[in-house]
Formats: sequence, structure tokens, C-alpha cells
Amino acid sequence: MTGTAVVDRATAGTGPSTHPLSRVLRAGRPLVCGILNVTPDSFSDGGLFDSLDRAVRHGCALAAEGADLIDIGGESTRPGARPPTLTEELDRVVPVVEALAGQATVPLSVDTSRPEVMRAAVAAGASMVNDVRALQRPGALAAVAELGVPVCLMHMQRAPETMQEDPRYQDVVAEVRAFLAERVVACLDAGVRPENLVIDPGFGFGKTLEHNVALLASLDAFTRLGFPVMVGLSRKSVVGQLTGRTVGDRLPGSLAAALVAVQRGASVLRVHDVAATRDVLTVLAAVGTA
Ligand code: 7PM
Repeated sequence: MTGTAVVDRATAGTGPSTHPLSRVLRAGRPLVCGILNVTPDSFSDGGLFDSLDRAVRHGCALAAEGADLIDIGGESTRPGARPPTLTEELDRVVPVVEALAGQATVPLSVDTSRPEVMRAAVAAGASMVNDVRALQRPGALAAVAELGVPVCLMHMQRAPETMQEDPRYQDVVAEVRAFLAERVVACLDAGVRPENLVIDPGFGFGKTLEHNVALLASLDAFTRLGFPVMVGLSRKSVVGQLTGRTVGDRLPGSLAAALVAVQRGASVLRVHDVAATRDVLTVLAAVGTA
């Protein structure tokens, strides 16, 4: 199916049967993944019920805008953010997954590095795992292999607390690519099916402007690994640095970045602005390039 060297040397197909979402991820049409943050800084005050209600309504709005997937995260990976306890993360994420799985028809992804949260979210109705730590936490590989769901493996240099303190690479494209290839092999060795893998260079996670631009310009180096590539550039500082805009004014730059990413082979766009990103894909599809 992929024909890449990393797949050939691994024990493929030992997990549960093919997940329906893994077919959608490879359908050839780029997908829009809406971002649903359920951290206190994004849905503040009003208590747990209020934040649940707001998160669920925002999730429904993303679905109505035409999201193919909704990524729900309860850990802010903002540089310097205090990581939530396991209980805090479960309390934020699981009720939102449960509520949206009950009313939205869109598949849900859970943005987490904790195997306990992966298991609880999938039990509550999530169809995918998105891990900015690429399943490096103890138990995460085994959890995803057992759950049999698609997983996005993202590259990050160091940890969120320190990642933006002078990030350095000899060759950012080669190093990020080698890391992702290594995590792919680890997944396959753990029994994750190759068709469940998605990779992501992790824009803004331990990268300078120059690193981010080099990764976007060379995105084909990642698509050549043979797995769908997810890209998260929406409203990020790379867009802000290029355009000189603050976070609220980064939509045009984010859309341009999304367009470039799809033209260089990205399969999933992880974005805040679903409707606007859909329009980009509609225009691109009309010309037959997407
Ligand atoms: C503060 C800083 C808050 C950065 C949120 C963020 C990605 C991701 C995130 C990504 C994948 C954001 C990020 N970014 N998962 N999670 N790829 N797979 O801007 O680029 O959403 S969090």
C-alpha cells in the first residue's frame, strides 16, 4: 500500500482490522481537521459545565462549517504552559468527546500524550489519536496498537516548556524526517497497522522561522515517506512572523500556508478556521490540483 522501506522491514497488520477513518485519510482528497481546545485558557471561567457547553457548541460549529475531523485537546502545549494532571485532562476531554460523539457525525480525534486519556477518549467515541510526543510516553504505543485507531505522530524538539529556547538543527528537514521514520518503525514494531499512521513535522514545536519555512518548502520529503501528512500552521507564530500580524489577524497568511501545504502533498490541514480553509480547497479542487 505504501511501498516504503520503513514499512517493508516491519511486522505490519498485527493489530485490529482496518479502521474506517484510515480509508478516509487516504481517500486522496485533503481533509480539514477543526481544532477544539478544551484548556482553561481557551474556555475560561463559568465552571466545568459552562466550559463543557461552550466546547460542545464550538465542536458543533466546526462540524457545521464542514470539518472532516475534529481534534479535541485538553493539554495546552503553549511554551511555558503548566501541564494538567491526568485527572484534569480526563475531566476536560472525556465529557466533550462523549457529548460530541453523541450528536456530531464528524469523526473525533483526541490530542493527548497520555495512554489513559487515549483509552478513555476512544471508549467515549473518539476515532483517532493525535500525539505531539509521537507516542513516546510509556504505554502510549501499546494503547494505540490495542485501540486500532489511526494516530498522528508529530515531531517536537525537546518539551513545550523549553522548545522555543534557541532551537537548533544541522539539517531540519533530514532530522525531522529521520525522527518521524523512527517513530513509524516503533509503531509498526508495536503492532500499529501502517494504514493507521499519519505524520506531522510539527510546525512551531522547537523550530525557528527559518526551520518552519524550510519544512513547509520541503513538505514533499515527508509525503515521500508514504504516509498521509498532517500540517498545523493555523494562526501560528510562523505566519505571524512572516506577515507581521497578531494572532487575530493571521487568517489570510494561514490560508496561504494551507494552500502551499496542500500543493506540496499535505493530506490533513489542522485549522481553527474551517469554513475559510474549505473554500481554499474548493478553489484548488476546481483547478484539479488538489
Ligand atoms: C499554543 C501554542 C496553543 C501552540 C496551541 C498550539 C499541532 C498539534 C498543536 C500541530 C498536530 C496549535 C498548537 N499544534 N497537533 N497540536 N500538529 N498534529 O496552534 O501542528 O494548535 S497545539
